[in-house]
Amino acid sequence: MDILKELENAERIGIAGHVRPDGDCVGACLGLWNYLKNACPEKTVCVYLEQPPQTFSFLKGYDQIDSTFQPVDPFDVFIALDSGDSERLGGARDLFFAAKKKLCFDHHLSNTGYADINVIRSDASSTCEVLFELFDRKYVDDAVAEAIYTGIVHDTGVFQYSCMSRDTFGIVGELIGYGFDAAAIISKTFYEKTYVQNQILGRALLESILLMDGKIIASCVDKRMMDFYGVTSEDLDGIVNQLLVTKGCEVAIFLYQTGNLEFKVSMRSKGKVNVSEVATYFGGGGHARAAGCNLTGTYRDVLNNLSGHIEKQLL
Ligand SMILES: [Mn+2]
Repeated sequence: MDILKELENAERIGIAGHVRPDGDCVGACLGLWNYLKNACPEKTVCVYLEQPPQTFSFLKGYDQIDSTFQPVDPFDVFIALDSGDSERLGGARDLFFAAKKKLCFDHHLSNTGYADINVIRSDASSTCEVLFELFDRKYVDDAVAEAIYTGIVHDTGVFQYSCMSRDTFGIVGELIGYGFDAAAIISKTFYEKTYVQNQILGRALLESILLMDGKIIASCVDKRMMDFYGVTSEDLDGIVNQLLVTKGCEVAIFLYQTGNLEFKVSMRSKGKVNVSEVATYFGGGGHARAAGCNLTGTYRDVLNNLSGHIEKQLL
């Protein structure tokens, strides 16, 4: 797969990632945007994303991101990044399907292959890794490297998840040779929390419960709690990972309320349970160790449904 060859005849190129963009999504979109700026400055390249967290605003091109999704003339090529299905593209979905040629780069096991050309590598740590392996190093500069590095840091939980392969470490080694502050990216974008983010994390830990002899840990944050602390869904990122570090737990389930009897579910696994299977059964998706879905019902109903499926895998 030669990215630049696929774009040879294109004048206008669109790029988009998934709704509620995370580090890998933002890093992949801006890494590719900067790469194409270097490789083919004569082309028009537009990036579409829902407003990404402010913590990523140091990345070059952040201020170029279009979060309005206004209809425009069809793009010659549209590139979907880090999105397992076309619904995940949110506001950019129509722009994607209107394009003459559609490409997709992703690492989600559950990817449905919805583009004309799909590069899906579920063995890769991140979409950033998938892209970087295809980049011609001639056009990689500090800005490209910084964005790709940020994506890998986030999707590997700072190089610790099992998706970190020898290849990933090789890429990281190459990236830190460029000029950017690699340590600051980890502390500022991954570990740093606001005071209320820490408060809601503490609350979620306090109110967590154990199921199946402590093999499952679950917690839920409802609307009332979110209003009390004045937090948004973005402030809840990372809570599920903190639940999972609990000794003896195989799976962590974290829910937050999105509406009346509606919840967004995040699941993490230490390896024995494939949570992607569970999430996919309920209409969601993700990876073997990190997946999510949306469910309706009471907190108790949702937990019963999920734990039933997890239990089957643990027995
Ligand atoms: Mn990703």
